[in-house]
Amino acid sequence: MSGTSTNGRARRLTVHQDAQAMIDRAGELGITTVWDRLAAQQPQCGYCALGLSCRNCAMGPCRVDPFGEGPQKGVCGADADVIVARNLGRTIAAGSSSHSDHGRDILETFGHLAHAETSGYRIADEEKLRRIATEVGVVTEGRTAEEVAGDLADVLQEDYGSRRGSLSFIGRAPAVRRAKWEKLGITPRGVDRENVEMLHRTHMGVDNDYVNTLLHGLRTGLADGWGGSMIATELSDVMFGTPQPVVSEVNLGVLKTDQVNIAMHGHNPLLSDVICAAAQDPELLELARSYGATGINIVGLCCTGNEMLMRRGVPMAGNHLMQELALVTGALEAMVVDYQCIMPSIVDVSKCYHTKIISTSDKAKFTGATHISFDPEHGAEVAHQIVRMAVEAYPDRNPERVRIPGQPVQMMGGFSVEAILGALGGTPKPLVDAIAAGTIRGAVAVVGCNNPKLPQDLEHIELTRRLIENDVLVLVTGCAAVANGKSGHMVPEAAAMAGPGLRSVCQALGIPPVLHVGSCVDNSRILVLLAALADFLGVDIDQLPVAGAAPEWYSEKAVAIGAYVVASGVTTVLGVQPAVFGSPNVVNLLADGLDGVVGAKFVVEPDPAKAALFIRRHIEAKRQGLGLPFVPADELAIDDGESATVPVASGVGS
Ligand code: XCC
Ligand code: SF4
Repeated sequence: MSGTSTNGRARRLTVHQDAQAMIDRAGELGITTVWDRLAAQQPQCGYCALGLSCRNCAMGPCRVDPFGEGPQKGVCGADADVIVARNLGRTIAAGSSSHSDHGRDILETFGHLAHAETSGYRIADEEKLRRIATEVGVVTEGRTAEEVAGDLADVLQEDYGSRRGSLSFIGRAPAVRRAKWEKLGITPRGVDRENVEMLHRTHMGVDNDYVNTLLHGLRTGLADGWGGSMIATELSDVMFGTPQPVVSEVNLGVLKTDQVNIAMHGHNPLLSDVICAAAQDPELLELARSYGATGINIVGLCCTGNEMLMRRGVPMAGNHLMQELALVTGALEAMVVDYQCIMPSIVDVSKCYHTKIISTSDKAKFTGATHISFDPEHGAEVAHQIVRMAVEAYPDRNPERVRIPGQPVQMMGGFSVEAILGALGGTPKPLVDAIAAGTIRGAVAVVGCNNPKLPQDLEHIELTRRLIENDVLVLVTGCAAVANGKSGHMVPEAAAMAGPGLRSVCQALGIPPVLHVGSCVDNSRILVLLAALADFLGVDIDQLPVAGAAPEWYSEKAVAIGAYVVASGVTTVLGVQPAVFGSPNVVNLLADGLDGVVGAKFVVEPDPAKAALFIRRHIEAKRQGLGLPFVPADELAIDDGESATVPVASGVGS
């Protein structure tokens, strides 16, 4: 498999030239990547793909025959509906737990910061601190920022437990939405509570009603979106600064031949922020110069990259499927990781180079990597040690093996809700007016991962392009943001690619038609923005002309996001099939029944042209519902001839 190189294989696996060059290079060197391993896994298990396998107990493992000939029940008697719903419930719980545990790490450090028990952290946005504290009932008047922070930390710690009737930030959702949740019994109470309850319910012999299980799935998702993720975002803003528009660069061209290159990979800004600071330490810069390097270049990967780009303008090396390829440049002294979306394979790839893989979280160790335990109470010291280790690897770099493909592309980031409202003059009114007039038809959040079953970034880019061409404003987070940045959608000049209405608005405001809202936990910003728009109009979120899309998702976290986005009233299009198709009942509930209860549903559509058409029709229908000028569905068609039909699993084979 490796060694076959070019001949179009790389072009089938990814749309980007930097990635193609590195896939070819990996082939030349016999380095195995994610695409090779996906091919080696074929055929993947059909029962698992349909959600029909269960190993929740030792009477199993069991599977249900989708063709109705073999067994229709597990040993315990669970049928396809129960098995599929339980599996989906556990997936949501894993995703929700991941975001929320990241939020907890930030919260704990924030608490230590309040009590002056950390090094390297400070309160960067005191205005936001006081605003949030007031919102959740902490007295702020006449008190120091640290006193307020200490009380706020205590209040938010309680959000993880079981002593609350509902989460602190739930009050941000429109009252009509909260009433719906209450009626359905899905108001999220405690972050840990909903996750633990999902594990309980999906134990053998507990919740054996698929509707009941899936409703709790929504609740578990809501505990992520309005709980763990929102806490992560809000406290990160307080500690590291609320993002404001910033210009940066993206793709592997951000690596520098004459500098120490350190890639920060993972999710939590606690680590990356102090590393950025340490990279400016005169002592370490001097050390780098003594080895012949002209500087220390920090770049980002995945969501840690998004966190650094949003707040510090740090250049972005790439998204999920770029992590191995970044190593193949041979130009990285270190890849420093914390947790989530970090392929264990990076350790193998690094062995072909001088690159150090430095793991930092005691809950995420990688066999074969160097572990430096990151203790936020000593953040500055640990960061110093890590950067020093990277600098000391520089003399071991073999310049003959370095391949840095191409030049970086400019991209803008930093569109927090505060920044978006700031650009609009402090109120959502101009945006609402533009939507009401039809200048902008609506807004769509394009979010989520890469998945090697699809050509990397093709769906992100194609869907986004078709939406902005049709005057739909696009908000992006996570790996979708990196995809769009690389294809030039995220600079103000990209307004030229938008339809006339969106173009005029973007040009007037000097913003791109595709706004970078942040990392995956920052999808919580989108909830806050939607709630503000709905409240401004006096409607519920499900009445807004908006939609969500996760065109290339792979992660359990993406499933949790989907659950809270839909439960919050936003219909969401998935580009990759979730493992639910073994139960027609579950599919009907997700793709139809939910619409009747939460006003939103899931749609699966791998073709970006068809996904864009569906979304445009959906937006126009919502416009009609609000009494705004609308285009009837039958007048909308796929708007250009080049329908990019995406062959599922086209990444497989060569
Ligand atoms: Fe990307 Fe967050 Fe997905 Fe991971 S999960 S692949 S978006 S880095 Ni968020
Ligand atoms: Fe089989 Fe039921 Fe046990 Fe699952 S819980 S492994 S279906 S016996």
